[in-house]
Amino acid sequence: EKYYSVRMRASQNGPHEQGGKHISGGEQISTYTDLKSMVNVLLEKALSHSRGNPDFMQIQFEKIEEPIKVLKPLPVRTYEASSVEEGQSAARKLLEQAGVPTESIDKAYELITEFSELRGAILFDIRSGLRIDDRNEKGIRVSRMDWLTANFEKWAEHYQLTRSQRMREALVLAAKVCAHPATVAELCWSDDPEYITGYVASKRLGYQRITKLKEYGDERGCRIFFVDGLSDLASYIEYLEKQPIFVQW
Ligand code: PML
Repeated sequence: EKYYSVRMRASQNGPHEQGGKHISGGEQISTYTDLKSMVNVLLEKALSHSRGNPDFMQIQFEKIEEPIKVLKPLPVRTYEASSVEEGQSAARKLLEQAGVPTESIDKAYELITEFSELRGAILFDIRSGLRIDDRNEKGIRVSRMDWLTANFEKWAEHYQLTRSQRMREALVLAAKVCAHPATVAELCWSDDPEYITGYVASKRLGYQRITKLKEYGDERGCRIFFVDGLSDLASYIEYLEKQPIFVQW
């Protein structure tokens, strides 16, 4: 069967690269028959976003030529934080447990506000304590990945987790990112002002949700990939952007 990568990005005040505000993005893999409904899902996602109404949107699809790699979902745990401080301190502890040195975590946190307007993720080297991607205000967009609905729903039912589209997308991204041997951990929270749960993920720790990583109303998001022993930056980025992945339970 042939598969297609379907991507969407939406912004306000023009395209993001021309200074527009990032509103929403989305990644799906679709069969030819499902393209119409997939495009519609992405359209709906962008048009009903609490970051605002977009005035620029791109939806594109493209046939996937490479074989699609299958990955297992990461195990999920949820930590109930009663305040942002508590949530953030839990996040730092988890990053340490994943193998990120404390000084590196501190350095990353110093940069978080600076990068909160990015559309994509940043790569952070845990040894040098420096951002190492060259994508400036764009960041890196992890693409070409999905989790078929029926399989996701079975999984969510089994683990008694909410079947949210948002969590599915985050789980898929985390599974892809953490499957690469150079990834030590991922730290993420949403730029959606109405969504305050985020996570720390790593191959060893799994997907560790933390229910409060910022205050409601805050539009500053975060997505950092902590990497170590990265010998070839270009091929790492190529993996994130191009390697097709299906998550399957
Ligand atoms: C996003 O908005 O895309 C990031 C959401 C991360 C947390 C999802 C969850 O596990 O609830």
